[in-house]
Amino acid sequence: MANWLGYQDVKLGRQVFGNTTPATLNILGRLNGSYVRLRQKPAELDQARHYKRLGYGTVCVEHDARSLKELQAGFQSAVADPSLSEPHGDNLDLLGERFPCCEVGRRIENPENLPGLPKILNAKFWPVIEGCVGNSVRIVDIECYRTIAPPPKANFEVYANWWHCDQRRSDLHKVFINISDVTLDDGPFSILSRKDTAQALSSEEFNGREDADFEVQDNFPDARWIQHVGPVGSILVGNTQLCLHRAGLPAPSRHRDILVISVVDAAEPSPGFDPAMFTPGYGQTSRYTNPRAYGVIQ
Ligand SMILES: O=C(O)CCC(=O)C(=O)O
Ligand SMILES: [Fe+2]
Repeated sequence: MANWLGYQDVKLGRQVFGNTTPATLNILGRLNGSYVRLRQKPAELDQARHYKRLGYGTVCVEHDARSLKELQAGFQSAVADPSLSEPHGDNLDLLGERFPCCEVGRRIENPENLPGLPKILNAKFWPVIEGCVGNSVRIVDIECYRTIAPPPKANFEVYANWWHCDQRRSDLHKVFINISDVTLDDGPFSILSRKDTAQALSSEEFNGREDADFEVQDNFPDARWIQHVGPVGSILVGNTQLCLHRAGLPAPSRHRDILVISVVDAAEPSPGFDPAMFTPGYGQTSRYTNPRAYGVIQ
């Protein structure tokens, strides 16, 4: 029964909102977003208008170079230390079975402890993010991981590298910060605009995440989308509920390091970097526990 309801919820979300996030989570997100903007009456910057229309935007923050180096060095040592990091990826069991000596990624276990991070997420950082999103936000979760070139013969999803929406509340946004220099060869994050997401879902046989390994330029040559290439510190903000997106696959022997800050629209903004404000695992608990149980429509 719960699965049937969940399935109908996702189906309705797809029909009404043009994404694969459940209708209830689209509605809850919209309600909170409208409440926050009603309370705050923020000035509509051009950038926020673009973000609202496209569902993503890039921003520029002048990071403190020393803190960025500190963060990178902390990440490098944590990624090499099995007591501070663990394997990252989807289908890790399958991967272990078929390619026992291959690691496709590593995830830092307590990214909030990374040195340099509080100085990166500082008082200069938040106004830029909020200017892009269009209202104030509260930080809910931090993830930090490395994605590595998978074995060429892996014909299944190894880590969020097939097009999908995250299926959480639609007032959640993700701030992606490259912490290695990312070129097209390093498997950049990619995101499709809101409109093209709806278009892809209505015009294409999109049978859910398990079946979404398509190339935008082949299937939707006119679509607006972006790949998050750029040097260490480059930032892309995206609504991963409203927009199809995916992790890119690095070319053989290459990798990409990324920091992902999840934020939610909030009338009472976070006072900055305060780990007490986090809700670790928010990504998992803020959505149905097992969206894959809904069957083909995700
Ligand atoms: O690793 C990435 O580039 C994207 C992962 C993803 O799908 C997400 O954070 O929602
Ligand atoms: Fe995702």
